[in-house]
Amino acid sequence: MHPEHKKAFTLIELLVVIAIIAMLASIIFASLDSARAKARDSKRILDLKEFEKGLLLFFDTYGMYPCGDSQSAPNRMGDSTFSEGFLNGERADNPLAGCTVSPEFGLKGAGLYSSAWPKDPLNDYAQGRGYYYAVRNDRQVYDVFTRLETNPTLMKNDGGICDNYYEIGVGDLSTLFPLDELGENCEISL
Ligand SMILES: [Ca+2]
Repeated sequence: MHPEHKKAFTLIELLVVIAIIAMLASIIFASLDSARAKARDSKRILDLKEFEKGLLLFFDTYGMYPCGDSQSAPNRMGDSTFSEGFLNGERADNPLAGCTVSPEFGLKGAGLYSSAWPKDPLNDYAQGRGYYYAVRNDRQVYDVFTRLETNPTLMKNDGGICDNYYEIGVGDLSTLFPLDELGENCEISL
């Protein structure tokens, strides 16, 4: 009697198959990650454009932009989506003073923004993944900005002041962020 020949994978064949599967899986996961990051960036850009629309309408009505909710530097106020009510025009750090000049409300108070306050898809303070607003004290110059994950060219060529933020702003941003204040990485303090 001949011994029964069982067709089976050798260990080497199994290892090769496992390696190929692992490689394919990593390619698929990497492209999924990249697609997700692009989708998050698209949402960020759309959200900032919505803020821009509201801010321009606000300016048309009141001749100035809303307050930020903190005095983040002597020349400007700041706000971010890490505090409740982004662009709500309230000075949470000094509610008694509020805005020094009326109107003391923001986009929702003006009826210019009705949906829920959008947040950065990652909304991670430690990673700086949020939406930010800076407004000069006279409320004639503003910058609203966030970090993108996949589009450094857009962050660089948006007409803003920092290459590592996607920005939509109005006015001379160098008077909002004096250039000697911004470090090498253009870290904006808010
Ligand atoms: Ca920029």
